[in-house]
Amino acid sequence: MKNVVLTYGTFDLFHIGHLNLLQRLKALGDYLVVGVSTDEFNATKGKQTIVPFDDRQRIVQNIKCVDLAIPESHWEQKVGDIAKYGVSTFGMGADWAGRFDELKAHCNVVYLPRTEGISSTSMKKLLRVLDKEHVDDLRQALNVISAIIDRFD
Ligand code: C2G
Repeated sequence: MKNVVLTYGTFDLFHIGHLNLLQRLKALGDYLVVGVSTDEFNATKGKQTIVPFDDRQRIVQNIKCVDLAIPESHWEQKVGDIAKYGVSTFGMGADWAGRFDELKAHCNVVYLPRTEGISSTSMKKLLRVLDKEHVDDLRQALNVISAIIDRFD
């Protein structure tokens, strides 16, 4: 009998934290199903991604430890997915600790440690700083500084 593990996420700007979690979850079973949040669903979470859903799903589907990537389009689909795929273990990162305990009625529920120091949110903040407007500001500041330095010559 296949030992099926299930998880969900946005997986925007796929990074080592996502990979660590997926590999740890796969190690708990022999078949890993990953629900990837659609752009519409993320909008209801107040989340906007850099990478659109189709690309995020294809990236996750092609991660070696992932067996099946499915769309996640609403919060309530988990119980149905657990039955549909015959899930024995549901898992999330520790930032969701306790939030899906109601699923313990249907399968094992685990929360795994997050990978510290990396997040899509912090990468997005950095990308925002590097947008054109900020670069123009930086360039102006540089011009002012070099003008001042020139006066010392
Ligand atoms: N994660 C991690 N370490 C990080 C960043 C993320 O272990 N440094 C884990 C999160 O805990 C989560 C998974 O990677 O279990 C995906 O994270 P997100 O893409 O941020 O997912 P989220 O938007 O929280 O969506 O129905 C549940 C939601 O779909 C979860």
